[in-house]
Parts: sequence; structure tokens; C-alpha cells
Amino acid sequence: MHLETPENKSALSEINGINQPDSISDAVAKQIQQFRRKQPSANELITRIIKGDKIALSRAITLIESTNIKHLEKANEVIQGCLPYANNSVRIGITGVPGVGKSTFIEAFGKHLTSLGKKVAVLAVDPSSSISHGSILGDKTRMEELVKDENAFIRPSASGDSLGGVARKTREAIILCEACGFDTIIIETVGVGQSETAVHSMVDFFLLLKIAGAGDELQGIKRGIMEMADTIVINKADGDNISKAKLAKTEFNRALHLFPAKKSGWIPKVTTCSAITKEGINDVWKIISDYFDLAKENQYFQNKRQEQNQFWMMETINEQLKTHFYNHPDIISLLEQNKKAVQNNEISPFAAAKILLENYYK
Ligand SMILES: Nc1nc2c(ncn2[C@@H]2O[C@H](COP(=O)(O)OP(=O)(O)OP(=O)(O)O)[C@@H](O)[C@H]2O)c(=O)[nH]1
Ligand SMILES: [Mg+2]
Repeated sequence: MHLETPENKSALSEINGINQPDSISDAVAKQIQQFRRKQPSANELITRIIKGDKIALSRAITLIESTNIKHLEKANEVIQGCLPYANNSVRIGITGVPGVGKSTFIEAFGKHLTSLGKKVAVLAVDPSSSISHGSILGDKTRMEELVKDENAFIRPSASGDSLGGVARKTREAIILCEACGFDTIIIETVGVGQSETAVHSMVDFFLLLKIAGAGDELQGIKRGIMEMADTIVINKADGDNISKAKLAKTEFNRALHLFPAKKSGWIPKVTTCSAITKEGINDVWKIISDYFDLAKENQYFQNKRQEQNQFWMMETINEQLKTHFYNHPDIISLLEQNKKAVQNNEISPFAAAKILLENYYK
């Protein structure tokens, strides 16, 4: 073997080692080291989350969102460990069509809450975010103040191809946020599709954000969403819009009266606000706290949470059964064959389903 000596130095040789080039700063080197550092154990994460450590909270939520089985096992351990410290919060769902001002509203509303001494976590359910990379992340600039607030935590929507999966991850993240000391959890969702129903089933209070339109306010609102709302807030009630917003408020109030009474005994309220001037933001919180006073007094709050827990147990079972079925190696190829056969009318859809299920259970 040819050994390198100082005399026959070659550029390919590193026998004497080389000095770090100046371009690698100590700070960057430290960051890289930290990045490569051993992942904290589940117990470490639990201890840190309970102490209110937001970095540990973020890391644990990342585990929840991972598709790696090992991460998921660890995530489950962390959730289990946090569970006794969770549940002590109010959970508020906020929905509204794109552009209605959800992000701006959450910024103003969240700041109002932290000024009252509350600790606010903002999460999102947005199944489309696998494409748009998280609506909250994209407009963190709209939550400039809240992002910097020590008593706030903002996390963009988990990505995923099924609403059920995204919703489960958000629900688990709620538990971790609560264990971390956040007493007000806001769940944002875009007012399109099925995601409102999923959010409605994980929150205590549901807020529908609207803007005053060209007069016919009720047009285009799905009845189901109106029915879920505990309050309708007409945003952008500023400048020339104030009188239109007031008219819209009357119209919504009238429409809400046509819906059957809520099990909670609560009569939904309509109010106006401006997320920009902050006018009316405190009234929104007043309405929400009135609701909580009522629902806690008449036990609806506690009962609804129990029902939701059962619902989520069933949902999780459904979700996992489906995932297991569709990822089963035998099923994947058999499914493709049967899809073609059904398409070519060689077999009925029911007979094909039977074959697949029988193969799965055998
Ligand atoms: N005048 C006025 N403009 C507002 C108000 N709230 C939001 N806006 C504006 O409306 C636009 C949309 O606001 P966003 O907060 O991004 O709306 P969003 O509902 O989060 O939209 P998506 O994230 O796309 O679903 C922005 O240009 C805001 O500045 C308000 O109270 N008054
Ligand atoms: Mg937004």
C-alpha cells in the first residue's frame, strides 16, 4: 500500500486531516449538530410538554404527523402520557369560505384572548393543504403578532390524503396542546366540503365567519353549516361596509330562528366585527363565554365531550381498518384485478367486494 508522506502530498489525501474552512461558522455547525442530535424519548417529551415547552410540543406533533410506524408508536406513548393533563380547555371551531378573513380574525381574536391572560393554540383541519402546504403556514404573515406571542402556539394543518387522517392528527394535537397548558384551542377550517363536520365533532363551540354580500346573504350557505353554528360573525364590518353588515346581521338572525332549538339550550347569536379595526372582537368573546357558562351549568359541555370521545374511538377504528385493508399486499393486487373486472362487467360490484373481503379475512 502506498502511504502518504508530507513529501508526496496529493490532493486526494486526508491523512493529516484538514482544517475547517472559514465558511463553516460555529453557529451553523452547532445547528447541524443539534439537528442530528438524538431524538428525545417519549418520556422526555411528556415531561417537557407538561412544563409548557413549545419546542417539545412541536416535535411531538411532528411525530403524530409522521407516517413512520416507529414514530407513531412513540406518538401514541406521548399522547397516552399527556392525556391525564389534557381536557382542561375550551375548543372553538372557526370556519368560513376562503377570503372571509379567518386568518386575520384569528390574529385579532387570539391577541384579544392572550391579553386576557389566556394561552391560545391555533390548529387547522384542511385536507387540501397537502397541495397548498398548509393554509395557516402560507399566511403566517397574517398572524404576525400572534406568532410572536409567547402565550400562543400556531401549527399549520397536517397533510394527508384523507380527511379522516388529517382530523385524527388534529384531534391528537389538541390533547398535546392542552397538556402543554393551552386553555383555548382554536381549530380553523376552510368552509368547503366535509371538513366542517369533522371540526364540529372535535370542538365545544362552532363559529361561522361571514361577510356581508350583495343582499341575499343566505344564498349559497349550506343549511348544515348554519345548523352547526353557535354564532355567526359578520366580519369586515368597517368603512363603507358597516351598514351592509348590520343588515346582514338582521337577516341571519331571522334565518336562525327558523332552525330547531339546539340540544345545548343555546340560542345562536349573530354579531358583527372587523378583524382589522378590532371593533366587536371583544363581543365575540363575550358571546362565546356566555355559551360556556350555560353549557357547563347544564352539563351539555361535559356530555358533548364524552359523546365526541366515543365518536372518535369509532372513527379511529374505521380509519385503521380501512388503512389496514387497503394496504394489505394481497388486497392491493386483487383490488386492481377486480376493479377491471367490474369495469368490464365480468363481475358484479357486490360479488367483487365479497371476494376481496373473503381474501382479507382468510
Ligand atoms: N376591510 C377588512 N378587510 C379584512 C378584514 N379581515 C380580513 N380582511 C382582508 O381580507 C383578505 C382575506 O383575509 P384572510 O384573513 O387571509 O382570509 P382567510 O379566510 O384566512 O382566507 P383563506 O386562508 O384563503 O381561507 C385580506 O386581504 C385581509 O386583509 C376586515 O375585518 N376588514
Ligand atoms: Mg387563511
